[in-house]
Amino acid sequence: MAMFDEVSKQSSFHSKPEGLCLQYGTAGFRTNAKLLDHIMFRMGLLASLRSKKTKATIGVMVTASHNPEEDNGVKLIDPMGEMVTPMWEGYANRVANAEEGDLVGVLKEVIEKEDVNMSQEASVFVGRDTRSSSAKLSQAVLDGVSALGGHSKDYGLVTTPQLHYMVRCRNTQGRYGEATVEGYCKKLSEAFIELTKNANCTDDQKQLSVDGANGIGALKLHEMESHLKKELHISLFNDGSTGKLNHQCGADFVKVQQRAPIGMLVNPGERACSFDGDADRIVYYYTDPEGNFHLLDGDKIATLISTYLKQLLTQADLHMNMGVVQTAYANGSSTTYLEDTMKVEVRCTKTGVKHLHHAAQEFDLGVYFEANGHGTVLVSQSAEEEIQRLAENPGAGAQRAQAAHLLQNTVNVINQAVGDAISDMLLIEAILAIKGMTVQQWDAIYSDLPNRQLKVKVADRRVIDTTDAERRTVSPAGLQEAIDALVKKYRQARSFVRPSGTEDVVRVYAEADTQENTDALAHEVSLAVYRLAGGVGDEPKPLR
Ligand code: 16G
Ligand code: MG
Repeated sequence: MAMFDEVSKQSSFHSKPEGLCLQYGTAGFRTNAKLLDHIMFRMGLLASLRSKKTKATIGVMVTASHNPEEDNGVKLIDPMGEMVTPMWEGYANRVANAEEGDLVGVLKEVIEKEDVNMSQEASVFVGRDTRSSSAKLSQAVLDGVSALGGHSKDYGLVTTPQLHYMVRCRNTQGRYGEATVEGYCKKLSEAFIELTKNANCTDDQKQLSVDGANGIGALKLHEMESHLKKELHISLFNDGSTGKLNHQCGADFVKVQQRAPIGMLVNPGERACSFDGDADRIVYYYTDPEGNFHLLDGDKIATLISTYLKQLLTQADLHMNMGVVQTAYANGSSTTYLEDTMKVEVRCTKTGVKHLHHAAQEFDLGVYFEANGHGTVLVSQSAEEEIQRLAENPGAGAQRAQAAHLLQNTVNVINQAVGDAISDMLLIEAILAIKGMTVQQWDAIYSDLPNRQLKVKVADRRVIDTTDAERRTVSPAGLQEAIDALVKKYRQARSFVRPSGTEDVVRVYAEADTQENTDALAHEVSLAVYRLAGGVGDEPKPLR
């Protein structure tokens, strides 16, 4: 078939280094940008097939999120803006790693196995972040799409969640919104302005400092600003004009280091937030007058949002099931607060957005956040319709109508396709404005337990197998028993270990009543991993 001759011919311009083997990880392929040209081309091919199979538009995003500038990566976006299915992740691995001469054969296998109708048209949306390697790599994706005769639309520079949004808009025939950056800005900003119009905030309360991680989020926030009509006063730092992407800044840096990014001037007590390199994560923070740093991570965000939603549901007298989805990394205090005080159903899933997203779909209102700041709210179609009916019901009464109106605009400010720093920021700012709440009051809802994350190098991290949403290990033998015994030594303690899905390390998490105990526990668990799971290099050293 001529089509496959074209694939072979084009593929020779994007040839795979022989023997190189890369895996579609938690968030797609991610490694040094120099190794990725063939992967990009091939993901263009695969996206075409996925599009033919689903008869819908598929997205391909070129980014390595919070990784250093030298890296890059790619992930596929399914029709409703969600992550591609595990089955297709498997195909991605096979297509990515086929040696040059086997590529067409592997494609044909996928086509046969999935019964792909090759005469069906393919449509692929492509976007990229600001890395210097991204332009060339996204061209390789476009080449892959066209090699299989697919149509593509190149969105150029967009945040990861913006591309997810575009895909969802297209595949809902515009019901979700208009598939342009302009349309995105309009939908979110109009909802934000509606939400906050009765809040009567002072100029001081409207002030927010944003760390753009020197990435795409900074650029796109700048575009959003004019739409916000000064209802939010943004001071943008690390906007990419001088600093290096993700270098000592961005949400991941702030969360892991528990300190403010460089290049940011914030007065004590003032609200600030950081995006990550592709703007799908956000964390908030402030410093107190004594100079202590206070982080408000994904758990605090989930609590703020779910508390607000629950109150609105009560005011609207709507009976919907709402749940919060977290991972094992969620601070124990947040889970206790949500379950015991807020009486909200909490679920725990494995790390990785696709797992949380999936679990959140089971609720009418599903709030999901990873502690690292990735998250959003999912609203079921029936819930959305019910809210709309109430908002349009003249006999509903003033209080219920007002709550329904707020709920409607809340839904519109949210990017339901995936966690979105800009959208989350607008929602958080709106909630704080509506409640007249300061960042300190938000922080005081509950107190985080001291926690620590460490990494351990082992010969092969796959020897660690976990269960119970990664909260317990089943192998190697004896490791869980060792962790249990260590945890028993401390009060309010909890610890778990899991192999990273993005780095060649085992991650250790610990929390306990004091920072000192937490650090001791984290160290002791690291030693257990090192001894029982084939540690390499020097033995982990105590933190103090
Ligand atoms: C990826 C995931 C993120 C997860 C992180 C864990 C997506 C879009 N991103 O960045 O959700 O928290 O990996 O990394 O799924 P780790 O496996 O190295 O701890
Ligand atoms: Mg990211």
